[in-house]
Amino acid sequence: MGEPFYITTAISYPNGKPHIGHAYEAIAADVIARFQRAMGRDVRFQTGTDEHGLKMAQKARDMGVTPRELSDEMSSHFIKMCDELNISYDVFIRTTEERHHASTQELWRRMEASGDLYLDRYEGWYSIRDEAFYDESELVAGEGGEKLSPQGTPVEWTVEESWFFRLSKYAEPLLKFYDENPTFIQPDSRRNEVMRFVEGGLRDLSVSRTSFDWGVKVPGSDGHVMYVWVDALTNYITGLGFPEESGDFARYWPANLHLIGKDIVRFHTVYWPAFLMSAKIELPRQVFGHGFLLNRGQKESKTLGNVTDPMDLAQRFGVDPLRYFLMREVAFGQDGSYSPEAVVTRCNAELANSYGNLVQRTLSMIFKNMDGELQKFETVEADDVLLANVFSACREELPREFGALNFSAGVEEWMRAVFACNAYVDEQAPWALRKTDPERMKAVLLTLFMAIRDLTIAISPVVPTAAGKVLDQIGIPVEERGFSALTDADWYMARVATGERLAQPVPAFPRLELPTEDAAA
Ligand code: ME8
Repeated sequence: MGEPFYITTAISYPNGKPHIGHAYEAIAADVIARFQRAMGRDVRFQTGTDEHGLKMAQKARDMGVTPRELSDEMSSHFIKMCDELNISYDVFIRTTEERHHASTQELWRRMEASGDLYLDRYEGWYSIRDEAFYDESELVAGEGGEKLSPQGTPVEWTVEESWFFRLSKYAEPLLKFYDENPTFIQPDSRRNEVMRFVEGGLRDLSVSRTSFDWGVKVPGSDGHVMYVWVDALTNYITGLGFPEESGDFARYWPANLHLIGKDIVRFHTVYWPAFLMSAKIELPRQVFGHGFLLNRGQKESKTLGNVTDPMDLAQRFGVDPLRYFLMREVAFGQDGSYSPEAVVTRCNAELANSYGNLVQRTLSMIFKNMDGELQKFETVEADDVLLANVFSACREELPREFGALNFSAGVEEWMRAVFACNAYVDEQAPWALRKTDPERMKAVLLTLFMAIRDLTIAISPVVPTAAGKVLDQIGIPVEERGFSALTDADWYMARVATGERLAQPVPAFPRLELPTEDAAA
């Protein structure tokens, strides 16, 4: 078994159906998980829903249902989204599960045993939308002069008896940790923001509430439920069986990567590591704060009426094209914009016309002109150069970029190799060679066949279904679809030796059409 690799997404608030940001994060995490598996790692991939807190309790009240009914109903939409988008998660955690309450209470007890929890009175500002406490100095003025959180959400003055966590004690240890682990917070711009924040000193954090009861009970303190972020962050260890420290926890903790959006970096890089230090548990290796997806450059909101259901996009364009677009179009870590036209333009140019067409043309010619028969053949220099280019794009450049979470750069390297193959087809014109030099025609088509196998393995993490279809059509066994298969020099002759012939190919990357209402808009 390969080395372990544990990746998590944020757990989403199921106070409504999933939006495009949720889909984006799940897809990015899935591409990483599939890539690491293809690189031979033993991947553990966790996602889920964050079901406690005031936001959930209030939403349920507004809808006239219980918080449990709301979270049961809505978390099912998140599970459905993951399944429909082909997200290969191992664990879908719900924070209302009994095991999660037990795990969070154990974390609490350990923080208490370290002397880091004390009872006091909280007086300050709280944003229900962000589920966050703010200092007066952090607030901004709204249009009517009202106080808003730095995220622009309403805040309310809160006075409550509360348990506090001695966050102030951890400012120095955290700064030391960031220094010693320069890639803990990524991208660098977010690391700088966090370091500036911590350098300014940390205040103790209110970690329990008494004004409602929809949460994990504080052990031994009647009437207190934990602040929702304490329980939310703990999901990452609950899913590994914590407090049981053998088994999955021993194997997969510390997490290699917490993938989250830029708005919740502080919770993951200040609060979470401080809780873990207090509980004497190892810290995760990396937190990556990705950017936000914008609809034609605008934030989606109910007032603007521009909220997109990601499942509609997946249905209109297909899951693989949506995944390809998001990974290709957006520089990972920065904000990105999408529109139906951009999805169609990008996918038609690259997936359908360049890559899909290369596959379809080549396999059709092998089927028609060679009865689908794969044979031994002699290459000339041009063929070797092409194969070397494809090999290095697939085996070196794309994995290097994907390993560093530069998906768009990795796919760009891959596209370069696809373009090189298309230029080769045009130069060699195998259709003309059919009459003049059939042996050369065979060599050209079989060189392309070899290139297609490598290109398809390399792009599989992004477009798993379509790539799987191509690999099925060209007879590559499932266990030979990892990146290590790319260095197997004998695969082609092994494939020839089976004597199986290629069947008539079925297109795996059809052209997309822009629905008429978008075309008119
Ligand atoms: O924050 N584009 O849940 P959430 C990209 N429950 N990503 C986006 C986005 C957008 N437009 N909008 C939101 C929570 N996200 C907490 C997390 S983790 C222990 C608890 C991202 O449902 C957001 O940054 O509001 C977060 O990573 C994820 O979607 C879930 O957001």
